[in-house]
Amino acid sequence: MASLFKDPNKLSAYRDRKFPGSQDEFEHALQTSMTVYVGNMSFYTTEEQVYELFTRAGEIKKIIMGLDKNTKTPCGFCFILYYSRDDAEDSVKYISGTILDDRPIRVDFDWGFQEGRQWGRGRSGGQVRDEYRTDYDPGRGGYGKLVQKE
Ligand code: GTA
Repeated sequence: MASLFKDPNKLSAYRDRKFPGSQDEFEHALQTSMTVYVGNMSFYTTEEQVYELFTRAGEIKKIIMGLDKNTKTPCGFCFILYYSRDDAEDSVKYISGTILDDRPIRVDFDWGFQEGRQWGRGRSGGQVRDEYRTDYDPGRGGYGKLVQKE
């Protein structure tokens, strides 16, 4: 059966503005990478829980927890490096949308981990999207950071 993931435009809606290359290079990286990004995680989910769930798609080489750059504590995302492309595809296909710590997580193809990418890029230290959020989300620090400042 043809892979569901042949069209690079359908691989990910996310474009990393810090990717150091062209759009073609970005798409090629997404098509070949064995790394996935996991978003919408609770701040309280541990690396052990991530391991237990994601090892179902294949053997894991490394997990890198996303951290708040000020507090150095988990801020709701991580990267998972697999040994094979098929396993990374399976984790996007079968684990994305499943529930971890009562939350539907999102698994996305990633262009590849580099040192520095584990830190939240928001001005407050966490993820950018947590600055703009206006809902109350107890698993992600309550209200969004901009609302908290009002
Ligand atoms: N593969 O979906 C993803 C993904 N996300 C969301 C983050 N990362 C991802 N990787 C993949 N797929 O290494 C990675 C990043 C980085 C790490 C932390 O996680 O590559 P971050 O979440 O703190 O920051 O990253 P990121 O990804 O740069 O932020 P985002 O959400 O794309 O926002 C980019 C720009 O859009 C910002 O300039 C911001 O001002 C603006 N923006 C974002 N959300 C809003 C909003 N709701 N309203 C207005 N502007 C907004």
